[in-house]
Amino acid sequence: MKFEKICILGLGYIGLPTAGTFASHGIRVIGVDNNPSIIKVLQDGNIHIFEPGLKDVVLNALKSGMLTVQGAPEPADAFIIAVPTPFKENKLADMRAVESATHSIVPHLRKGNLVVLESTSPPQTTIKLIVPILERSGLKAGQDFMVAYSPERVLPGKILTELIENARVIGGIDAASAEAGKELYAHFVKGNIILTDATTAEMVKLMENTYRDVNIAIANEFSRLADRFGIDIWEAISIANLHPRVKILNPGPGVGGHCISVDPWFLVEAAPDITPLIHTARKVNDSQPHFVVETVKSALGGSVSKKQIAVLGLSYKPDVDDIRESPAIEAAKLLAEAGALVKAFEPFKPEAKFDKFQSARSLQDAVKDSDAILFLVGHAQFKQLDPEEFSKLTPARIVIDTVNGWDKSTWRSAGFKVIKLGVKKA
Ligand code: SAJ
Repeated sequence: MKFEKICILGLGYIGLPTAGTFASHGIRVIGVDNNPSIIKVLQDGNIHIFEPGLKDVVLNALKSGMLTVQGAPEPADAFIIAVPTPFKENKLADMRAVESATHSIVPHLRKGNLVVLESTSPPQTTIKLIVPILERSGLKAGQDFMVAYSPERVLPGKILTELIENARVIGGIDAASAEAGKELYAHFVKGNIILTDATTAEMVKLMENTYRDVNIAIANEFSRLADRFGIDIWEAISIANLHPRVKILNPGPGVGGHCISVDPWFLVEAAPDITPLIHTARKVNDSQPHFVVETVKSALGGSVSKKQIAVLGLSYKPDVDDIRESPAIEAAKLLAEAGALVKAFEPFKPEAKFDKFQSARSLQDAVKDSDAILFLVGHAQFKQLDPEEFSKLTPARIVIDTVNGWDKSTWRSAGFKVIKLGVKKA
């Protein structure tokens, strides 16, 4: 099958890198987004998200003419849907963006086309939601056009490399659809391309992220146990991990982002009667910001009321600018609700504003009047801070490190009292 021109719907964290990568591998890409401000930013030669290397790839593709961006799809050989699937207040999957992107393809669908859903979705979305919408075109799936599900599995911060090098799963509604998907992605994927059916591919994606969520939940629960029993969780984990079959992940302020903190809910929603473990893990991770607040309270003698607390980091994980579902924001908010005067600095989004607490445009500004420093996101620039130099920026002499990012003895030598998450003694 020949893929000369494809349409990618959704130019976010996945759609945009995918569009740039296809375009730089010889396929003409129409990038579609229904948000006019994203189209304008791209047409003006900028990009709206931070991801290492992405700007160059996208701008080169735009300049070469292999990528064009617009508000609606047009006829093409293949359509890739890469729009967000967040959850609603009640934790049920919000499929509106997927539905509307699929609807927008219908008038342009032609015989021989391939449609691929990449968005993380509840099991059976491809066969039960996507196919019926596309068949409103009057064409028959599996006979006139092909449909596949191929989850993105790339790690924010390493998207461009992982897109090319990771193994890629392609689940077809039939064998021909899976094969067509393989031909399409083989334009740039160097990892193995594994073919299966659409629902298996959906489950693979959900299982991967759920597996990680459950494993982080146990690390977080261990941190609470360590705190209760007066040991150092970081030391305990490093020793336990010497066992050849044990690999405990890192505790921290919780699990955020638009993937791991969301996807397990799709399984809980799809089968609540048989997913108590997955559900509990979600609850454990979602409540970890409360444990952070308890740690801060005990570090400050029982109360945070009227205490000036400088928060370092608000993104959902180190060295990314994404603040969606961030547990750091939740912890900052809970501290403010407990009466603390919170000033937070997020170096990747210094201009972001928050309802419940103040944000600072610089590290200096965040820490200049603080009583305590709360280290919430292990950005490299925070980990590399020199405690001697840092002590000149702030009157605070107590730091609470939730990510094990600072060496206790160096910070102590610089005059700080160091409290770590999951460590009873300072
Ligand atoms: N986290 C911990 N402790 C750890 C590891 C992570 O608390 O030991 C936290 C992070 O700080 C963050 C959250 O978990 O808040 C998730 O971070 P992550 O780096 O584990 O994963 P994501 O959400 O950035 O990307 C995941 C990846 N999935 C897996 O590793 C199984 C990625 O491969 C997926 O493509 C991505 O979700 C996605 O888009 O679904």
